Amino acid sequence: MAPTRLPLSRRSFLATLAVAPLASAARGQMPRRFERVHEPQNWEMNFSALDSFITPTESFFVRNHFPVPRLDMNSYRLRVEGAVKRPLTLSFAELQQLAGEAVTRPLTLECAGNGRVFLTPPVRGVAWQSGAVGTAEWTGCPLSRLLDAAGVRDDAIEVVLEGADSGVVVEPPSPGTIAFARSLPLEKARRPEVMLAWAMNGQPLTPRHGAPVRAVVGGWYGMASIKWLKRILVVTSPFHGFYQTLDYSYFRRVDGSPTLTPITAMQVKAQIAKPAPHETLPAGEPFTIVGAAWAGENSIQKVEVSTDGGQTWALATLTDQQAPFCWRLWHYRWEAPRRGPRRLLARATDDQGRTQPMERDPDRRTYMISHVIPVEVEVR
Ligand SMILES: Nc1nc2c(c(=O)[nH]1)N[C@H]1C(S)=C(S)[C@@H](COP(=O)(O)O)O[C@H]1N2
Ligand SMILES: [Mo]
Repeated sequence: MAPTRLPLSRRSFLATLAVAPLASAARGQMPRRFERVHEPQNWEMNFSALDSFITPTESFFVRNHFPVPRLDMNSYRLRVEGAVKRPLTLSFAELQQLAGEAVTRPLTLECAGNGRVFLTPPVRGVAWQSGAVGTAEWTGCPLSRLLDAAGVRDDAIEVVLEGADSGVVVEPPSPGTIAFARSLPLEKARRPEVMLAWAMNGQPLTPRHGAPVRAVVGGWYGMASIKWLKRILVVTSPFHGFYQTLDYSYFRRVDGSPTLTPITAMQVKAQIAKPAPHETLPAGEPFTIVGAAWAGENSIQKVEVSTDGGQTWALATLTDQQAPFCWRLWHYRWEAPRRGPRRLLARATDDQGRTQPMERDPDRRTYMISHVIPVEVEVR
């Protein structure tokens, strides 16, 4: 369980910019997280405090549908069953042994509802601002090692991951008590960015982030990264569970006809961290606008910034720290902000040439909020 190596980087992102840290960030008084729902725990990062590629665990958002299950390490068992040749029931120690050499890699998670509070008219669901996103270093093993150990049958098509948490959902109503569960196509499940993790940022997983073992699905929205993992069920027909049909689904157009489809990969998106919304900035003094951008299974090619409400755009500088399936931090030097209300925008483009949209797509229901959202500030 000992952390195998130091986190990739805790070095301050602002320090790499050769500018003094912003006064507000230097004060160290900023809250790390904001509570959005008290119970079950739903907390978001204070995104305007973003100052590092790796998000410290104390700042990392928490998204729970049910109360945190407290799992006893000694009695914990992970089952691998269904369409496999050798079903497994593993204790934590057996899992680690079977996993072989541990892997440590950073991966970004964004909740599919991140930014929901900016939708107009207001919609149901946790009222996230911009902080339901973060990047942590995860230690564990690729899920494929367990699938190989169990021997996936040739007729298998998906892998259902099930958590140990459960409850009754009121809206939309669930069929009584259900567990949090979701499936991955076998092809994705076998990819190296799909991990079983038991450590986060060099420390054993905390109960609220899924102890003792969780999945982390690189490139996909957070709902795929099942916490408190208790069962891996290999199936031979598509899984239509609650959390990929009634919840966490969107309307995909199939020959023009809207078809409910499970949410999967994160969409290309940039967010402004500094200045914070409604911050007051001094006129005539250069200000470094900073933020993060990510593109799910793709990588960020460029980020553009507008300081005039979208009339003109200029390239932001991408910082050098990068890893597959991770966000990229960026900054832009606003030379001489002029007095008055100002509307700042950032938009990202991925390596496939896809730029995030300016308008909200209603087919996405209350998820995948990736259109450009302005940050209004006052220059005095
Ligand atoms: N078992 C279980 N896994 C879960 C959830 C949950 O409620 N129960 N929430 C999911 C959602 S919607 C997100 S965005 C991520 C959040 O992971 P975090 O709380 O570690 O940030 O966990 C996912 N895994
Ligand atoms: Mo989520």
